[in-house]
Amino acid sequence: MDDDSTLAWASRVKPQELDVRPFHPTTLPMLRKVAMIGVPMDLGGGRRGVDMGPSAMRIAGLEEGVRRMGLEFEDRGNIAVPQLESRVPRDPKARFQEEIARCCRRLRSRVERILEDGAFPLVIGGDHSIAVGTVAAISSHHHRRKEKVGLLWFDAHGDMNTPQSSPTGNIHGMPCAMCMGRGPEELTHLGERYPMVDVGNVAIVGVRDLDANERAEIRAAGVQVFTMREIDLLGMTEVLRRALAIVNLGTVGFHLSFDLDGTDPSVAPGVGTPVAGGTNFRESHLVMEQAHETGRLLGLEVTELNPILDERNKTAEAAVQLVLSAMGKRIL
Ligand SMILES: [Mn+2]
Repeated sequence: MDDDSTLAWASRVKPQELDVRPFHPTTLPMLRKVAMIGVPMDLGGGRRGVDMGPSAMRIAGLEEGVRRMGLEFEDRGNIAVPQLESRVPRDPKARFQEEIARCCRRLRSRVERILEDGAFPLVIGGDHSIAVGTVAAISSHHHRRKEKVGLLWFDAHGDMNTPQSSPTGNIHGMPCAMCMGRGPEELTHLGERYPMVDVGNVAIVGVRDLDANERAEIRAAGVQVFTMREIDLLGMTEVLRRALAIVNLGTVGFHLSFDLDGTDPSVAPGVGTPVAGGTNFRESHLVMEQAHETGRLLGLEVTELNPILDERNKTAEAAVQLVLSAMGKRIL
C-alpha cells in the first residue's frame, strides 16, 4: 500500500469493537463430510500449469488425509474447463471473461449442491478466478436462508483489480473485487445476492504485491487489508483476531479463499505468481487453525497451485496439510 501509515489503515476498526465472541447464532451443521471439487482453471492467469493443481492435490494424499481424521470424503471430480490453447481472448481488459463466467456458473451449482447435501465444500484450483463461482454459491445458499456470509481472503496480492485498473487483463487479479460487486456484471451478478458479500465483511490477509491502480481500487472499495507489514507489527494472532471479527460480524459464518501464494515461496514454491516475503509455515497453518476454531467456516478453497514450478510436489503436500488444519487437525 502507499506510504501513508498502513498500520493506521489496518487499525481503522478498533480492537475493542472486534470482540470475536458474541457472534450471531449459527445454524451450521457439524462438519462430518468433506466434498471436493477440482477446477482445472488457468484462463484467469498469465502462465500455464495451475490447471494441474487438482491432480497434484489428489496425488499428495488429500482424500487419505481427510479420512484419517475420521471425516467422510467424497471426490466429486473436476469441472470442465476449456483448454487455453483452443481459445482466443475477446477482451484484452478482461481476458476469457465469457469462458470464466461459464465455468463459475457451473461451479456455483456444484457447490450449492454440496451445501444442500449438508457437506463441506472444498474447492481446489485452478487460478483464483474460480472464487467468483465458489463465493456466489455460498452467498446464494445462505441468502435464501436470509443469512449473510463473510469472506476471508488470504493472498500475496489484493485481487482487487477491475478491468479498468488491471495492467494485464488477467481475471485472477480481480475476483476479490468481483465478490464485493466491483467489476463486469457477468461475474459480479453470478449469485442470487448482489453484492455476494458486503465489503464490511471482507478481510484480505497476507498482501505484499499490489498494482499501481489497484491501491486506489482498494481505497475506493474501503475493504480491510492486512498486509505483511501488519502481520510483522501485530503478529498473525492479532491480525487473525481482527480479520475473523470482520468476516463474522452479523454473518452466519465465512468462506476462506486461500491463495497458496500468500505463503512464502520457501514453503510453497509451486504457485502461479510467487512473491518473496510471505507468511511462514506456522503462520499459514494458524490461518487455517483459527478459521476452524471459530466453528463458522462455510467453505474452503485452495488456489494457484502450479505443479510445473513445484519441487517434487512439495507445495501440494504442504497444501494438503493446510487443508487438514482447516478441517480441525490438531498438533496435540
Ligand atoms: Mn489470488
